[in-house]
Amino acid sequence: MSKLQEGAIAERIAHIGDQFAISGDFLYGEELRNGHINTTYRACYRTDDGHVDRYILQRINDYVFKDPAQVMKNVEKVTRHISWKVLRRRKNAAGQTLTLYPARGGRNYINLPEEGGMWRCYNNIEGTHTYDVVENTRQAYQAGYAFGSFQELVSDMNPEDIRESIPDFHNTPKRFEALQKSAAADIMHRVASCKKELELIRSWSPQFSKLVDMQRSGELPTRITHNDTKINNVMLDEETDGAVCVIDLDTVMPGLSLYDFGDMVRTATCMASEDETDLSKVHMQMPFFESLAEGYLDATHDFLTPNEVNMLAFSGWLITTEIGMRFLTDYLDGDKYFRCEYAEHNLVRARNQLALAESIQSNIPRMQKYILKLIKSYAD
Ligand code: GN1
Ligand code: MG
Repeated sequence: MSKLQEGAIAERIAHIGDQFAISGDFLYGEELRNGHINTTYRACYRTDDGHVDRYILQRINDYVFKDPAQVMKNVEKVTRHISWKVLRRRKNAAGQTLTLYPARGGRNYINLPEEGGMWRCYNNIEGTHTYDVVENTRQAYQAGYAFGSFQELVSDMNPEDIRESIPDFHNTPKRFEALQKSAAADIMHRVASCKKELELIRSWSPQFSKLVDMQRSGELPTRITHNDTKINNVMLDEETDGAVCVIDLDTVMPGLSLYDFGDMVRTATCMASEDETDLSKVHMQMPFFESLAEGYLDATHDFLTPNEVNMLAFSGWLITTEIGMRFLTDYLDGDKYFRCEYAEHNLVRARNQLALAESIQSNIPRMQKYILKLIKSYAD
């Protein structure tokens, strides 16, 4: 990450920052590249009393989020609700929630056509950092605890207040349909390079509707969920690695708690990144899963239903397969959705996720056994 003090990008960052209710002299900006979707900069300012204040400037990707203003309404409601709850509990709210800064015109966002669309500004949460891949079991525990606590914090919001920012976001059978359609169209002539992957996914497809079927029949409750619970969406204390705050609230909407837990299994139990090409390094590790499950259940065992608990292990396999399908679909469509660094990037990611899904699948009985042991320990 380089500090940009001058040049076109620095000017651009200073110009965007100048739209928001923040003060001080612009020192430098830097691009944060750990998301696949939005464009994110950190901007640093020298205040009159000599401090350095840092802010996050972010452009909402309007190819992915068709109605960015609606996304912002959701984010405003969620951040306000969390602040209210955290303040009521007399904890330090500032460190635990994202704060939006007003823009020119009085809204919490601004449309800048010359800068590609809708921008917003958050506080930079100081004294924290994120990990793109999990390194130890403490981080896995903290991620589970942080996203579990988030589910609890938003559990009393009115689901009708929150709109779906991306319809059918975690509807695995629909994601499979989309993949089949892209494979049939084959507009980039890429199907020949991923025949094996398509075959594997098709052989798994009878399992894809399990969770949405249980939701439809009322066996699983619809809750407000985060929907993007990657390990790098939790800010951990720089010194202690304790969880401070979860970020990336654009996909907070009504959903299933299981897709949140599943996405943590995907990203907090494997020490290889989504970009790893050496598939022998891509496997889930039971000690990470055990810590993750402990953290998550420490925060949620009071309110999860027995059906939710029963499907926790399965959910890790399901969402890993779903994300693998989404990368493969985007590869077949010509890389329009996920930011890619090279031509076969999406194919590499898809292969990586399918390898991880296979590894998770072979561990499901052990995972299940551990969850039941944990649940029993809360009852004792
Ligand atoms: C995207 O925001 P970011 O880049 O962390 C995607 C997630 C995927 C993830 C895969 C809105 O997340 O659903 O799980 O990539 N977000 C959206 O790494 O599609
Ligand atoms: Mg995201």
